[in-house]
Amino acid sequence: MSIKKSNTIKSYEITSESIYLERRKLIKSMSIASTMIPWGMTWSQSSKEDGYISAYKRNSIYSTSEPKNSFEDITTYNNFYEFGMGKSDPYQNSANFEPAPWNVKISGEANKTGVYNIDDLIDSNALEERIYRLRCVEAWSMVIPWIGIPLANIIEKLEPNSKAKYVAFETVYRPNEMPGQRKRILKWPYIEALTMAEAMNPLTLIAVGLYGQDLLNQSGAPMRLVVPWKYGFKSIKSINKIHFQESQPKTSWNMAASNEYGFYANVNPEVDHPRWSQSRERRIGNGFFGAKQPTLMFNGYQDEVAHLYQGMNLRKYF
Ligand SMILES: Nc1nc2c(c(=O)[nH]1)N[C@H]1C(S)=C(S)[C@@H](COP(=O)(O)O)O[C@H]1N2
Ligand SMILES: [Mo]
Repeated sequence: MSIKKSNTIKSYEITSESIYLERRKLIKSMSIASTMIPWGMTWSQSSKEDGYISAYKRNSIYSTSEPKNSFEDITTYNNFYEFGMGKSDPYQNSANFEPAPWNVKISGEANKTGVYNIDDLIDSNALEERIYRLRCVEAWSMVIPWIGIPLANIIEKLEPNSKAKYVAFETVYRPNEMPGQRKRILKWPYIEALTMAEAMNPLTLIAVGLYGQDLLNQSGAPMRLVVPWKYGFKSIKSINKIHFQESQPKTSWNMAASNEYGFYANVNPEVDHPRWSQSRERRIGNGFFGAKQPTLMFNGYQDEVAHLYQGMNLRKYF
């Protein structure tokens, strides 16, 4: 999956000349002794935001107007245990991962099973931008401008049959490229799943990009799930298998600690994690650092998804 780069306007084409010159000055004034990488990163990463114009139409109904996290926050503070457990490990250890070419195996209760190239699975004309909150179970959150397509758009093409009650996802297993998979941090490959109703909900996204460009490896290249009303661990990265089934699938974090991580994992300020409160969260980012804010039911997406859980005991089905 490749985002059409030809439509993307480069930062220097739209940055006003004075700002451009100021940046040149900044670069020139940097000590010659400083290495290339630190200022190079500052340059490219700030330009990704300042010069950021998405070639994709923003879905205004499903996008929050809260301030977005910076490209740097979003791509250097990650959970992706395949590359290590530290927040900067995915950014530091994912350079050898090869997200192209990419095939996805579709199996189980559907008519159109088989192995698909990512470009045949994802209709690039249907890609759009959606700015979603992401709430990690660890009580931090971010606001991210995704480029993606509703998962429903993909599922419809695959024609699941009436036995398909759940959709299960798998992350690619490549211990040669993913150093975390060489350790027993979790049982590999990482697996996650949704009910069919959750998977078909219009909020549920398969993301292929953010800030108008292809996903970087640490963000789950080339395609990952984004389920904005659930804790971040449901949003499985680098998916290469999708399976339709009748019984409830196993999921990685539930297998690791079933008392801490349920199958549903809906964001819920009233149901605490056994080791900490879920009533508040810390928005990642310099401007907000340390500022805690209340966590909202279903991460604020209750109008869109509360009906999926009507009558369910959300303490029992956490
Ligand atoms: N394959 C895989 N997917 C994963 C994870 C992981 O460790 N491996 N971590 C999850 C967790 S706990 C969170 S909070 C989100 C973080 O997504 P982000 O790094 O894009 O913010 O990815 C989720 N998807
Ligand atoms: Mo998370």
